[in-house]
Amino acid sequence: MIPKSHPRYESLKKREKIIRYYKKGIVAEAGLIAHGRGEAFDYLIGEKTQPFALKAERAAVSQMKLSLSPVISVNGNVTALCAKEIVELSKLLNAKIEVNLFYRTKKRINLIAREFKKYGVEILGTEPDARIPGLEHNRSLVFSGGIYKADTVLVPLEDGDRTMALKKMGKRVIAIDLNPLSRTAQTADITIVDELTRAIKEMINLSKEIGIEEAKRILEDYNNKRIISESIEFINKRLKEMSLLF
Ligand code: PTJ
Repeated sequence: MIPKSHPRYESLKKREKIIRYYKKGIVAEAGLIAHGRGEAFDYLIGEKTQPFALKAERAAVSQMKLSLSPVISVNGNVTALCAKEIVELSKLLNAKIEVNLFYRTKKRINLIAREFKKYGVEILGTEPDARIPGLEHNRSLVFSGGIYKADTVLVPLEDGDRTMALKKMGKRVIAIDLNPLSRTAQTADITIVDELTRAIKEMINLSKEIGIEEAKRILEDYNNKRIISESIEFINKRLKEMSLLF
């Protein structure tokens, strides 16, 4: 039992959740490693939503509001950390939810689908009928009525080359990735360098605030290269400041 007064309470709760969902068979073994990598980067940005992330979250909500067929792609870690909030966001943004796994097994897909059903949502899951061209692995398996025809895809916790392949198909890709140096972060159209659960909560709030006209204005002013650069600068500056403390 972690006491609420622990300075890293939120982070430790998330870690416990990931382990619990790993034991349930929803999170992949490699998902534990991915989570640890995320924790390290979250430490570097101060475990808070920083201004560069908030700007990207505003742009992401705007992009999804202006899309005709937005899709939220979910994997094991996303299901473990925030299935309920993903359902809420999908309703606010009129987006479909589709399971897309790197370590794809029928068992994991079914467990994830069951988890979303708890929140009253049937997600696109078990029988994909299309493929993302140019991708060798399981992440290429998609639904013709979901990711395949989507104009915008939100990809939290991605593993790299799918972002590139989705962009080649002409889609807009929004990534949530704590590592601003990852291929996904650097390839996406909108890169949210923030912890997944904080990002989704913020996006839920923003979805209630941002209207269509404002969304157009936000996107006109948005520059993703600048956002990635701000996030790297932030980490750099923070490390420099901390090194001076000793
Ligand atoms: O459930 P599956 O089978 O699809 O497998 C999913 C994993 C996560 C194993 C797979 O996508 C993978 O291997 O991912 P990577 O390549 O380790 O990349 C995950 C990225 O997400 C890394 O850059 C991490 O820093 C980042 N990350 C991890 N946890 C979080 C995160 N970013 C935001 N919020 C987090 N909670």
